[in-house]
Amino acid sequence: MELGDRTLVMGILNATLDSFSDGGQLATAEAAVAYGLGLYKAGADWVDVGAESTRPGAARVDLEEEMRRIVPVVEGLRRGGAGPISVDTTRAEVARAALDAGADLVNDVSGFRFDPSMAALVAERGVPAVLMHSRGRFEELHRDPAYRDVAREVVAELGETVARAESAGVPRERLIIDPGIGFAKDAAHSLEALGRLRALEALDRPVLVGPSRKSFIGKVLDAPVGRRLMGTAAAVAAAVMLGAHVVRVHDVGEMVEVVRVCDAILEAGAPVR
Ligand code: PMM
Repeated sequence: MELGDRTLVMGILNATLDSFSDGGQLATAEAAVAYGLGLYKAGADWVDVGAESTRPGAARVDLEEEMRRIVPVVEGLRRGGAGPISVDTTRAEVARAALDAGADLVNDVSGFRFDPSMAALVAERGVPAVLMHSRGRFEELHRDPAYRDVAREVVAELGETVARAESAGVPRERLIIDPGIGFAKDAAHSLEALGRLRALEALDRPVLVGPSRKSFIGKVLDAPVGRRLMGTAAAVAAAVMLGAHVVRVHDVGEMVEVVRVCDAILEAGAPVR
């Protein structure tokens, strides 16, 4: 995967029973595989397979259950000729099983905080990883902590996360950073973290942003999850114009169009050399 030439679209495949936005329609592995292959057809550059919902109030899925949901989906996607696959997990054992089943990279919403073995696994396998900003333990991911300056604090904390990963043996070049829209942030924090996305340039790593259907959009529009498509389009457009390299979205076909137009505008406005 080339990062930087054009914005990549990561499609979301939640093989969960209670994900906030697809309502558990993907409860069987076959349904999840078919859905995931459809995301590549719709233009996804990469599909993110997760089985533990991180929506507000969600309970932890136990380790065996998380593996039981993820592994057959990754295997099925591979057999079906899928492109790049990431595994959205905070547990090294689940990541290991998914990498063995054919996943290409790890997406960890805890930035390697929840499982001390995750960094070593990523180092040992030589795979890339997405390190997302969050605070607190699993049950606290959606608490609204206090920030004095959300953009600066996210940059500082992600900087520490990157440094910890490097000292565990993961080369910096393999890391992608993510401000964690909606995680340990209220709507105002999420809007500011997105609006000041350029602050992340200080860390000199590719940036992934996941605004899709999230509650900050619901707050601005006073709209339930099912009516956040245009709000998501606006947030994706803003992220691309402010320097995102990858956007993580549910509505792949629609957001591929948004991203293409933003990329064309960026290209047309690029400084003349
Ligand atoms: N958001 C969710 C889950 N995983 N991973 C990354 N890197 N960034 C995100 O913003 C992110 C994530 C929660 O949304 P979902 O339940 O719709 O997947």
